Amino acid sequence: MTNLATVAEIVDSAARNAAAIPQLSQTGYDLTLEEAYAVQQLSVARRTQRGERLIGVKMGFTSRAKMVQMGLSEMIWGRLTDAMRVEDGGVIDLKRYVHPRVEPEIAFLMKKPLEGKVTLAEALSAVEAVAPAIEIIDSRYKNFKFNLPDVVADNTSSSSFAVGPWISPRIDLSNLGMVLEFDGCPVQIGSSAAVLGNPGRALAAASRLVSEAGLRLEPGNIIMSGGATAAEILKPGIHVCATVEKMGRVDFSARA
Ligand code: OOG
Ligand code: MG
Repeated sequence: MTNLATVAEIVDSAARNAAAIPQLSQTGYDLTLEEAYAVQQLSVARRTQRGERLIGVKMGFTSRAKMVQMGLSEMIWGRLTDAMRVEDGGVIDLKRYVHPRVEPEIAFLMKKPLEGKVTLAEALSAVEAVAPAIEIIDSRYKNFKFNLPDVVADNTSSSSFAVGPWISPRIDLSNLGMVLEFDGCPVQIGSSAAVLGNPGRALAAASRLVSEAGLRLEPGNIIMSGGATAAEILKPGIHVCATVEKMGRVDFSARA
């Protein structure tokens, strides 16, 4: 039987030291999806034991663009801690990452708890605010390659995220233009429609999926709804900005 705590230590150390590791599935750890979520929970528990605080949930593979880029087609979720947050307008040091990529997303701030199977309307009625966001994903696996249990165990590649100004959620989220720019040049262009026809559906999916793990979305939690476009490789010295139509923008820079 696989010792899940040992696997959790492997992925946690890789993230902590920004050191690439071989895929678990290629090193004798053939995890089921359920075991992979248990590893994720154990590895994030190591972070909370070091003083980090859980502040939300991220969804993955909620758009075709992301599924096609990574070759996987099942929605997944990961855990966000306060230490992963990058200030809007902030500067990050790429030395802390293995091979980071960025993707434009829409973030939700919860007003009320949300759990179990909910409709789009029920999910949206639990929201305090929405914001443009950028996720920095950084798979700890060599060459950014993994199968579904690998990526789930690695906290779904979650590494950092930046959130722009929160605005009222009373806007139609179903078709907002989204642009990701590097040094002012568009590198990805898409629409919020790419995320399940409405990113609110990713929030509903988050509610359903986390309840399978006995959790619920809590007031004050931040929920990342998933990349609307393929991710772009982050390079030293660039300025990254994501703009969402009617919502605003969020940006940060990578130190040269
Ligand atoms: C897995 C995480 C996927 C998204 O927004 O779809 C994700 C990965 O692509 O490495 O964060
Ligand atoms: Mg993402």
